[in-house]
This record gives sequence, structure tokens and C-alpha cells, in this order.
Amino acid sequence: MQVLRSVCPYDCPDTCGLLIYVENGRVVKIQGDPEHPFTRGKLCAKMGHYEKTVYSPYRLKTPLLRSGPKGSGKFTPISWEDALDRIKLSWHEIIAKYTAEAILPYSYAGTLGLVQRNAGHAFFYSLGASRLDRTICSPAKGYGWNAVMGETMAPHTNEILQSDLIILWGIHALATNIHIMQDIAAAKKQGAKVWLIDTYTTTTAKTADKVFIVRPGTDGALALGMMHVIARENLANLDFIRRFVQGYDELNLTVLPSYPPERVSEITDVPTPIIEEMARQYAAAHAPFIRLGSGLSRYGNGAMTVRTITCLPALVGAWNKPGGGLLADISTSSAFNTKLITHEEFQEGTTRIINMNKLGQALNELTKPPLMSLYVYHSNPVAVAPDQNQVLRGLARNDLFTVVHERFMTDTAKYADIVLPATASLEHSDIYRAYGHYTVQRAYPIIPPIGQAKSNWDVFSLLASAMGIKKSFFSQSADNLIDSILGENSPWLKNTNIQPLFAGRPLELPLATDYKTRFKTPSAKIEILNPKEDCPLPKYTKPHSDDAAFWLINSPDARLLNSSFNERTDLTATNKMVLQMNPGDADTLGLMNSQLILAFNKRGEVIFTLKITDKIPPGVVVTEGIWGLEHGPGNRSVNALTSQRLTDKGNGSTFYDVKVNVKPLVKENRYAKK
Ligand SMILES: Nc1nc2c(c(=O)[nH]1)N[C@H]1C(S)=C(S)[C@@H](COP(=O)(O)OP(=O)(O)OC[C@H]3O[C@@H](n4cnc5c(=O)[nH]c(N)nc54)[C@H](O)[C@@H]3O)O[C@H]1N2
Ligand SMILES: Nc1nc2c(c(=O)[nH]1)N[C@H]1C(S)=C(S)[C@@H](COP(=O)(O)OP(=O)(O)OC[C@H]3O[C@@H](n4cnc5c(=O)[nH]c(N)nc54)[C@H](O)[C@@H]3O)O[C@H]1N2
Ligand code: SF4
Ligand SMILES: [Mo]
Repeated sequence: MQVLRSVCPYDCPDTCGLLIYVENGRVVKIQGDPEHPFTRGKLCAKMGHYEKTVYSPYRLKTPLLRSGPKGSGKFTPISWEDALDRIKLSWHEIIAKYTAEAILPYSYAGTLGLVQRNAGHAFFYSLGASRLDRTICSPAKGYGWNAVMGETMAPHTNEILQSDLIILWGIHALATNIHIMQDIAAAKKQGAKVWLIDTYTTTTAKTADKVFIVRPGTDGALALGMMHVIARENLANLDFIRRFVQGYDELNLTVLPSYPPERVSEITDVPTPIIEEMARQYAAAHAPFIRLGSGLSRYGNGAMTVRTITCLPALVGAWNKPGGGLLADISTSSAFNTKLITHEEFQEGTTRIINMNKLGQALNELTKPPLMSLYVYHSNPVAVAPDQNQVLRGLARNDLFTVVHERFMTDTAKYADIVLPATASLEHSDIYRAYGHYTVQRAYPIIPPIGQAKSNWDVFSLLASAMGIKKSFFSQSADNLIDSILGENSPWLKNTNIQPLFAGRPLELPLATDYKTRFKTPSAKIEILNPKEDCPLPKYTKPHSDDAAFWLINSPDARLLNSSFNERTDLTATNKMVLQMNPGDADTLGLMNSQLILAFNKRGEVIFTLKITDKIPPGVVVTEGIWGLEHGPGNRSVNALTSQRLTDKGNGSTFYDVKVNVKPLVKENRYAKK
């Protein structure tokens, strides 16, 4: 038996190191790599049996040509040569008639590997296709952090061990960031307290000493209320503020007076004495550490919410204490020169940019030119993009030529004219950096491709040659490309021995001892007041909000990773497409546990199984996970309810800024399965 190293490719902050056990050319076991500084030998249930995904009977093994109506899932196998020929012919026709801007690539994060994730950019730039603004995840969160902290480095997760108060704010860490729980458990043993601030009692609550439930989209007001109390009771760290903070006096004079805890309580539903206690205990903590999730940034006010919360550690001087600060996301983008992969300069002239959250509108409403072809790779927009009914209407257009490069017959692939089979991560090369820790790692292929699957990089090489793009860049291998990236030695890695990367081992990026207090903003201070913003000081702004009875929180399920892992029958046998509701609300509506109900708003209707639980506050309903349509009782999933509206800044998604009504299901519902 051989034991080889690899990396978890999924869009998860933990980017775990893997040990892959191979016997007779077949993967037989997967374990966490004990040598990986963040993974420390542990994996989630999904990747603990990644071999069940890799060898799944549902893997796509050959290119396919549609042989039934769009969406029917009827296809005939064809050869790669035939598939590439058909794509070439269609695209040449479309380009001649409409220009290449009628073609739109659609991709997000089926894999986080730098090469495979970004493999299409250079190709579509060369083609002159429409560009995709990839803002489905949390750009508003990044915007809010940057408005206050600029390019300042985020705290390393090992700071948690020196913290005495850890706040999990809008993050369901037991599902989405499990390895940080190892640090939190160790800190708790040393006496640290843990708070959770969320919109309902997630299972992560069991790890917390205190749980605070806020009304969706109001965390900015909560932070302002806490700052009001901190200022009023002279709990601010004025020495730190004088040295390192810009705009505290202005905040204190002109903003905080409008946020007394009584008013904040009305906005947030958090009782006044609790807001006061939160403020006092936060200020009294020696080194408070906030782990900020992205959930609260997916609202119309998301960037402002994050910006406001990011001011809190500055008031109490958390930054210059080991263990203090705020971790939103870790940015390691300067570790490697990604421009060597993306080559934006291959594009001649400018082309339009289409926001990926508005795919529905783009497919149905764009003109000059209209979208005539969609090329989807490592994304599943029917399941993950907002406003599913509009996306489906667009994909059903008979004049739209759709290609989907996938590992599985997803809800999106069913609408393709041509499906191309994709490799899983153990079948291709890549180099990985994370957004939840500072470790990077290179991975080599461990097994040959399943069937005729090809990697993103290899397919774009073939497409470049088919489309007559004569740049030698496209004829190199993924490993050559990785070698040239590593050969360049970024400033961050210039004094580091990178040999472990060539050996496929994890490598921690070095951090300067004072990295946390090198504030990389224009003023070199923490900018509570940011003169570049149209609103120079933070304030509470309202979310978009719909006109309906219940906020709909639709956050991750521990068993899925966005819509990935829907193929895993070992994980997904029960409890799928469940809508959780408070007993009082269920009573008012006359609903019973386990009955089928319809959640609806002006965008769509979705059938769920009802679960009545006091873990959900009144006025909120919750569904976890992005389920494939085959798993639901109806033929729509959660994103039929969500909206294409964007965040205040960053052009981000607003998945949780959605309201619905709920009623019992009547049998003849048009979205019921026939
Ligand atoms: N198992 C699993 N892991 C995942 C994913 C997955 O689908 N499954 N997805 C991955 C991806 S792509 C991402 S971006 C990250 C997502 O991770 P994050 O977005 O950082 O956070 P989540 O853990 O999803 O938790 C979102 C939490 O925010 C809460 N929330 C919603 N609205 C509000 C609000 O207004 N205020 C407060 N305080 N809380 C609110 C939700 O109830 C939920 O518990 O996770 C990654 N990891
Ligand atoms: N309602 C609701 N919707 C959401 C969210 C939410 O919280 N609620 N979260 C949003 C967030 S944060 C994000 S990041 C997006 C994520 O959206 P996506 O990035 O689209 O994520 P996945 O659903 O995991 O789809 C990835 C697909 O890529 C395929 N794939 C994996 N590896 C490869 C490969 O190497 N090559 C190719 N060609 N294919 C590959 C997988 O089989 C899978 O079908 O979803 C968003 N949608
Ligand atoms: S999904 Fe996340 S926790 Fe699970 S193995 Fe991958 S990186 Fe680790
Ligand atoms: Mo995401």
C-alpha cells in the first residue's frame, strides 16, 4: 500500500491536507494529514470517504450529446473529437453572427486549486467573450473589512489559543470551519469563553457558553449598540485609539448617540440588558477574538454590516494583544502570481461584464448581443444561483448553446447541449492556497482519470487549439504551469525554502512578528472614518427585505458543500429539503411536524418537509443545504426563492435577504413532482 499526499479541493476555508492510501492503483482509504498545521489529522465526514465520490457510479465518463428536450437528462455518448468539433462549429457561427460577447463562461469554485479553478480565464480573454463578475460568495464581506482595515493581514488561527473570549459571529463553524473548533476547544480548556451570534440556534451552539439570537440583517446595529455602551461607560482603550485608530471621536460624537441599546434592541430583538452585558464583557476581555462568518454579509446591507463589526476590536485595543482581533477571511492571494495563469492581457479591447448573481436576467433579457452560448465549468448555477425560475427559463431557450464540464449529471448539466466529463482532484495536478489558514500545498495526480474525464486545464488547451488560438501558453501541461509559478518566487516566499511544495507537503507562509498591527490602510491606522467612502463613518442601514411573513435563512448543511456531495448516498439518505419553523408559528398556521409545506414568494414556490423546533425564533424559517432536485419532494430547490438583488457594495449575492410565506401543500401544486 502506498500513502500519498493530496489536498481537499472544495470551497471550504479549511483546505485540508489529505493522506491517500492507494492499493493496486486504486484509492482505498483517505485520512487527514497529521503534518498539516491546520488539519492536524482530522477530516469532515464528506472527505473521510472521498473515494465514494471519486469512484461514484454517477461519475460522467464520456462526452455526451443531448438527445431529448432540454432538462430531460437524455443524452447519447459521443467522442471528445466530435464534442470539440460541435463546440467549435457552434461558437464560430455565433461569433460570426453576434461577436464573441454572445458567449459567457460561468464558473465558480468546484475546485479551489489555482490552476484548475482559473484555467478558463486566458482562453475566454483570448476569445473576447463576455466576462463574468464572480461575486456569488462574499465580496461584500471583503469590502467591509477593507473599508476599515485595508490590506492588513488577518490573524492566524493559532491566536485563538491566547484569547479569553472567542466570538463566532454569523458562522456555523461545526459545519463550515470544523478545524477551528480544535483551537477553540483548546482555548476553552484554558478557561476561554465562547459566544455564538446567529439568527437561530445552529448545532454550533452546543460548543458555545452563550448564544445570542439576532433578527436577520441587523448585526450592524448590534455592533453600534455595543460601541455606544463601550463609549458611554468609558470602556474604550483610548491609548490604543490615539496611536492606531482614525475617526473614533467623530464616531463617538456623530454616530453612536443614535444607537442607545434601547433603540438597538428594537432593531435587533436582543434585549437591552443583554446588549449592555455583551458590550461590558467584550470590553473587559483581555484579548477578544471574533471569527466572522459570511452569512451576515449576504444582505442588501452586507458590506456596511461587516464594516461596522470590524470597528469593534479597534475600540477595545484588541489588535495589539496576542489572541485579540477579528478574522473575516485570510487572504493569501499574493503568495503566488496568479496572473501567470489568467493572462488578462490576452484580451483585445474591452468586453461587457456580467454579474454571476444575475445569470437569470442575463440569459433572458440581455441584448446587443443576446447571450447565445453558456460554458459552465465547476459550478452548478441551477442549484446555486439565485432566482432559479429565471435561470431555468433562460437555460430552456432552444437557441442557447450550452456546454457543461462536470463530474456529475447536475441539475445544470441536464440543460446542456453538450456535457464534458471532468476529473476529480485526485486525477489532476494543482496548487492550493486557503481562505481559512496560511498553509499552501501542491498536489500531483494520484490515479488516472476515470473514464475519459479531462481536467479543466486540459479541456481549455483543447478548446484553444480547436478555436485556432495559437499561443504556446495553452500547449503546456498544468505541471509546467505550476513549476513556472513556483519558479517565480513571490516576495512573500522569497526567503522561504519551498522544497516541501515540490514534495507535495504542506507549507506555512511566513508571517512577520508584528503582522497584525501593520495596518495597511492609506492612513496606516484603522479607519473607522474612511474619507474615501461615500458614507465616511459606519451607520446602520436596512437590508432589502421582501414583503412576506418569514425571513428565510438558507445556510450550509454539514453533509454538503454548496451543491457538491449530492451524489453521496451515504451522507444524504435522510433529512433533506427540510424547512425548520418555530412551534408558535407552526401553531398559528395550523401546520404539523413532517408534513409537506410550500414556501413561496413572488419569485417562486418550493416544497419542503416541515420540522417544528424551538431552535428557530419566531418570524424566521431555516433550510440547510443546496439539494439537487432529485432529492426534493418537488421540482424546485431553495434558490427558487432567493433574489438576484445585490449587496450595497461589492456586487455580492444576497441569499439570506429573502422572505417567504408558508402554507400547507395542496396536491395539485404545479411544482409537485408528477
Ligand atoms: N459543510 C459545508 N461547509 C461549507 C459550505 C457548505 O455548503 N457546507 N460552504 C462553503 C462556502 S462556499 C462558504 S462561503 C462558507 C460559508 O461559511 P460562512 O458564510 O462563513 O458561514 P456559515 O458557516 O455558512 O454560516 C452562515 C451562518 O450565518 C447565519 N446568518 C445568516 N444571516 C445572519 C445574520 O443576519 N446575522 C447573523 N449573526 N448570522 C446570520 C446563518 O444562520 C448561518 O449559521 O462555508 C464553506 N464551507
Ligand atoms: N441558497 C443558497 N445558495 C447559495 C449559497 C447559500 O448559502 N444559499 N451559497 C453560495 C456560495 S457561498 C457559493 S460559493 C456558491 C457556490 O457555487 P459553486 O461554486 O457552483 O459550487 P458547487 O455547488 O459546489 O458546484 C461546483 C460543481 O463543480 C463540479 N466540479 C468539481 N470539481 C471540478 C473540476 O475540477 N472541474 C469541473 N469542470 N467541475 C468540477 C462539482 O461536481 C459541482 O457540481 O453557491 C452559492 N449559493
Ligand atoms: S470539506 Fe473542508 S473540512 Fe472537509 S476535508 Fe475539505 S477542507 Fe477539510
Ligand atoms: Mo462561498
